[in-house]
Amino acid sequence: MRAGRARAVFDWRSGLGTLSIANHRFFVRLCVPLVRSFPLATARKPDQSAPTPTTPTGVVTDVTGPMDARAQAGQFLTTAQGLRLPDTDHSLKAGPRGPTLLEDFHLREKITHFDHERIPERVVHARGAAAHGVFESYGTAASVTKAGFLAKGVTTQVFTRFSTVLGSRGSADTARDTRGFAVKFYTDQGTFDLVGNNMPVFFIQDGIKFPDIIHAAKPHPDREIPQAQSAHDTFWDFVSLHTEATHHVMWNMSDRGIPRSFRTMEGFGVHTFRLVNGADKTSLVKFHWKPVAGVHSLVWEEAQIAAGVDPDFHRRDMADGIEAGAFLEWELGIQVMPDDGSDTFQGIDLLDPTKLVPEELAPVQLVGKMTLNANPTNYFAETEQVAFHTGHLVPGIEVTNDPLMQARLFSYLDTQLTRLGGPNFAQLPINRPHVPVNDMLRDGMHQTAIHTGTAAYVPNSIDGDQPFVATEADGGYVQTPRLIEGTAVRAAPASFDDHFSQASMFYRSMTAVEQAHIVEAYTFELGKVYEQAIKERVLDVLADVDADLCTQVAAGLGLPAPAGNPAEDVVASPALSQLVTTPGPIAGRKVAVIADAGSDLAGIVKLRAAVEALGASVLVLAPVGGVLTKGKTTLTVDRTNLTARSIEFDSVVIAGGTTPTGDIKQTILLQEAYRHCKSVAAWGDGGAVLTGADIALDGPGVAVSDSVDQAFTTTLVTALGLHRAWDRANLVIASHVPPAL
Ligand code: HDE
Repeated sequence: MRAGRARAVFDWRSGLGTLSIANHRFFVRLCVPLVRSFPLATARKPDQSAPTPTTPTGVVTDVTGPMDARAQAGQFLTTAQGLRLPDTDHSLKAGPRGPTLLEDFHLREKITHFDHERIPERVVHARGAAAHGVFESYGTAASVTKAGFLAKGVTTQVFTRFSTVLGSRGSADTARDTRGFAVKFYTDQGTFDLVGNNMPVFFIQDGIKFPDIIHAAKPHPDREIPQAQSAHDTFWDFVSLHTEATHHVMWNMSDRGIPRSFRTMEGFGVHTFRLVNGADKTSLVKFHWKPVAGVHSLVWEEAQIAAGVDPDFHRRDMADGIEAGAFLEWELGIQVMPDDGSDTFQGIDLLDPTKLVPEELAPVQLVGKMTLNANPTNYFAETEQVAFHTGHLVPGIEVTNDPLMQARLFSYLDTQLTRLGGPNFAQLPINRPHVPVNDMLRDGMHQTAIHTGTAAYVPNSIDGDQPFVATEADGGYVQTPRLIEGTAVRAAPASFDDHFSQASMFYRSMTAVEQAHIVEAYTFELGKVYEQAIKERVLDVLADVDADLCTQVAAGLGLPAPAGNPAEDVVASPALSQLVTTPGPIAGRKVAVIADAGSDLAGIVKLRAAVEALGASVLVLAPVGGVLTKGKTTLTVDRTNLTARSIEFDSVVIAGGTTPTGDIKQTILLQEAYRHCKSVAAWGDGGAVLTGADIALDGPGVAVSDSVDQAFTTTLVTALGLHRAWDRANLVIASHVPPAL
């Protein structure tokens, strides 16, 4: 409450009220006439059953009842035992100036609980954000899987958590890193988790190497630096020695390592899965999530600025987008390969998670659509406590012998025992399946179920022999029989020895701009490495990937480029490039309009209407806060020069009539937007503000117009849909090149 404002809350039954003035609260016994003078809302009868919580979009995310999981039933503040409390601002003391009394059970309960509010953060993927949504199946996968949620027209509730891998829970969203993309489908046959990443390949081929790659990539154990970064000695030491990481590292160094938004990331199941249809026919499948908004990234300088200016860049973008009704959407797709017993496809080992199957060889067939449309009600209860597990499977979806996948099947259950404090984490509201559960698992820490009966075993003859085991016809999960034989060895197949050919394919499938970003990323990261021998060893690896890439990185490091033996016969996969040549949707994008009291406000209103009709938003940026008024038009100022930074906007427009201020912060904002290849525009005499920031009005991706007419808004929307003016890139591409002045 703001100082100086008064607020009264009254209990109609006890006649007790609290009166708060300027942050001081007084208890008063109120007489009936005074009650009558209270506004109706403050004097209403307390409603003991709290309303069912809904998200801003109206989706019910929790259930209430006599045992309300939200611990927020009733209107009165109580202890954990339900005892109503008259005061939570003062501890019980021996006189107002005396020591605190041990008998103050409320103080002790409040502080004790606070002391234990934290649970261990995830050992990887600690930093994350999530949303609720729905998955709607097209039915196109029904021929390859009997999974009920993939049958035609079936809708399934989902909860999806995005994450970075390396950083701690409070680290920045925009670090260069792989992103987790974990989806929990609450299906009618039990929960299915698709625990994937935004990159289709992984650093290691065998799960036994996971602690090594993670220890190498996490901060150095002596000083615990650097946080959430791969630009340090131990990471590059490991990946240059353990060269099966080369392909994944190449993805990390590409634009995929710095996504623009969660909504513009692709997702991948990474491993090959085995799908089984109703006739028991199996197929090998790779899962893909295709973002409806297209695949787009930040540029490196932007990611670095965002890490400081707005560490919550991605989670804010998702939460704001959902609140504004610009929901996040992906189509689920599958690549289907024959299950002929070889576990290979066109020479690609499908059990090797460092390899992808080019879409040109096995097209991605779309099988459904996920829409994330509701923000969590409570971060801890939902986003922090959600427990994904690669072993949460449903009939029709099975695993393969991929040795990375096999280790994951152990790890995800195991990790929850520490993180969520025991074996009953599936009873937490966010983890509860949306189907009846009768698991015969008993007792344990944090048991919240009250089991009835006496027979805690199967079979039994006492409790009616229930629960029964289910046959396949009853929906039982019956694994497809598969032959497993072999000699116990610690070894990998010979096909796992190819560590470079797909890294070469990836690099050569990129456009010139994307390749330049990769060169810049390697040069930056290795530039942060202290040990000369590590840099040289990485160059040796790059020499086996692509001579041109190696030469450019070596030049940036001031080192000689070694000769290698890169594969020459790789076939490029254009589907790997994320550069678009036709404009995509612009929902969720942000346009800044720089204005002041003298600007053409009617023009801004017109522009806003055009942009907002497509799900994007316009924010007014003025020298100072408040409201701009001209004639009958008024506009609220959303940002000032002090609170705005270029990274928030996908486009910056100068309104006609705006007076150049010469404010260095505005100049920096415009030059950053220009340097990051964002669309920049002006109408009327607003162009003077651009030229004042040394941006030529006839430069690439700069739009000027006399007024906000149809052609101007169309140009702007098209530019947003193309994401960046890449034809400007050669002027501004490397961060060590100053902006074109
Ligand atoms: Fe994970 N991983 N992982 N991982 N992973 C975890 O599980 C692990 C791997 C992925 O939002 C942990 O609950 C091992 C590949 C995501 O809650 C842990 C191996 C892929 C998330 C764990 C892998 C992933 C995790 C940490 C090698 C992409 C975040 C906390 C065998 C296909 C899920 C937790 C969320 C989280 C172990 C490899 C994706 C420790 C041992 C490959 C998206 O169990």
